[in-house]
Amino acid sequence: MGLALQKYDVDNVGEIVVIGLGETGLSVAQHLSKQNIAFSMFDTRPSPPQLSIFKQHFPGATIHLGEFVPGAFTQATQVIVSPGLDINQDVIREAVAADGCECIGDIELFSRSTTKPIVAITGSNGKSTVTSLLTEMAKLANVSAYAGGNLGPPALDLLNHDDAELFVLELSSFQLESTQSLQADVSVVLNISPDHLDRHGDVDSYAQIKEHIYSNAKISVINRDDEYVSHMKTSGGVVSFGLGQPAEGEFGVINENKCSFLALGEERLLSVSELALQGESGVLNSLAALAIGYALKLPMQKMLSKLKNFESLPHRLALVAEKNGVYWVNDSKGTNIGATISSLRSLNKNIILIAGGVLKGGNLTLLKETVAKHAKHVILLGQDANILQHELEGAVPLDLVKSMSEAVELAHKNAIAGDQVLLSPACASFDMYKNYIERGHDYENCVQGLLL
Ligand code: UMA
Repeated sequence: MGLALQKYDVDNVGEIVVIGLGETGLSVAQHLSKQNIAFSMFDTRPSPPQLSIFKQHFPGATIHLGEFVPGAFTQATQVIVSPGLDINQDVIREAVAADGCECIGDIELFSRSTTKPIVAITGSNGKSTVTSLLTEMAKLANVSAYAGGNLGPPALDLLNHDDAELFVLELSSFQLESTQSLQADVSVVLNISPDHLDRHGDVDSYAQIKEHIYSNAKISVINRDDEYVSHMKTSGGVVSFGLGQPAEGEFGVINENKCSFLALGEERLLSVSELALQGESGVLNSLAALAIGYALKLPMQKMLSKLKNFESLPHRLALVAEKNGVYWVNDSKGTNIGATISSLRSLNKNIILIAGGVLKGGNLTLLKETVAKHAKHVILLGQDANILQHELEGAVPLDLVKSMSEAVELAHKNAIAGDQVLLSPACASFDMYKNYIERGHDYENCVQGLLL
């Protein structure tokens, strides 16, 4: 079979179609080829990111690039769609409407391909942190655990680890939307705040997709403080966490004599001041990981020890530098309004916020209230800077800039000892960068260049 580019015959696309040649598409191709399953690869982009690797690994495979033509997949029996593509677009709906064709994603393939224990973690914020924290807790308890999914590497790549005893998956709403038969040992929805509404329409539909993670779970871990999560339909046993005093069998916080303790029922486990992850979101993420680990029967002392020495993830409230009493914090992974609100609350006060990029929907009124309460100055950049300027008007002084270096210079000019300069954009990055990682690195380079 030669390498077919651009043009294709809709009657001859093959039975198994893989759509999207990013990281997920490549992992699907590798997974299928290991089982000698033939497939055709599609991507709307003229030059998708994994094209050259794909050509090297699959020199004889068929690949179609460019916009999908109507009816493109109607001959397929299985369409495997990457998370970045909307499964509700006409050309995919058309295929599914054809008799005997199913549309699935990589997590569905993963679920069908392993019988090993799975922890499935979703939520609007904190999922990468909890996924990493839980994985490290398990490793400290000598469980051979591997993390992947939305935080990378793609879930199917984890199946290459023959020694795996536990898979810990971070799952996005995009991935859950194309998953039907996941049977996790433990599932959790950490929280719900509006995100990806451009794709899911409204927060109720988004929450419904997330709720799916609990179908068939052996144990459901829930955030009892979250108005969406606390009303979700769960399956199996339930373990809850929240910031209030816990009832028997629940995780929560006990406040006494001006000290706060993580607790299981009445049992005090660890002082909040000893946690590596600080702030309200740090306490909640620590409690969530504890509740999942408890459901997995991991030893409590190992989990508590990890809570004390866990190193936070890069680009997630990560301290870049401290100079002359000014703290520079990189929270580039704050790609939605909920994440930025949570980070503002965690740092609490004296904050100069750098935000902006591509807005994805969400509660701008709540962002304004939080900015007014916790920030002293906001510097805006990127595609939707003007919208943010309009929405935040009156909360605190606002400035518009054109580049990250200008933002950092302006923050430097205004900052005094005790201030915290926080990059937490509340927006996606793709107007100016490849991804949030590149944006975070740009911020770090600008800060380091200025402070040297
Ligand atoms: N795209 C096209 N045409 C195509 C296929 C894709 O234009 O034919 C576009 C998509 O619209 C999207 C981009 O290409 O803008 C990437 O899509 P993809 O599905 O090929 O992405 P992958 O490279 O496979 O990466 C995906 C996740 N990306 C998304 O869901 C957008 C990665 O999460 C994840 O790490 C990876 O699979 C491995 O599982 C990133 C992400 O931004 C970190 N996730 C979102 C988030 O966290 O908010 C959900």
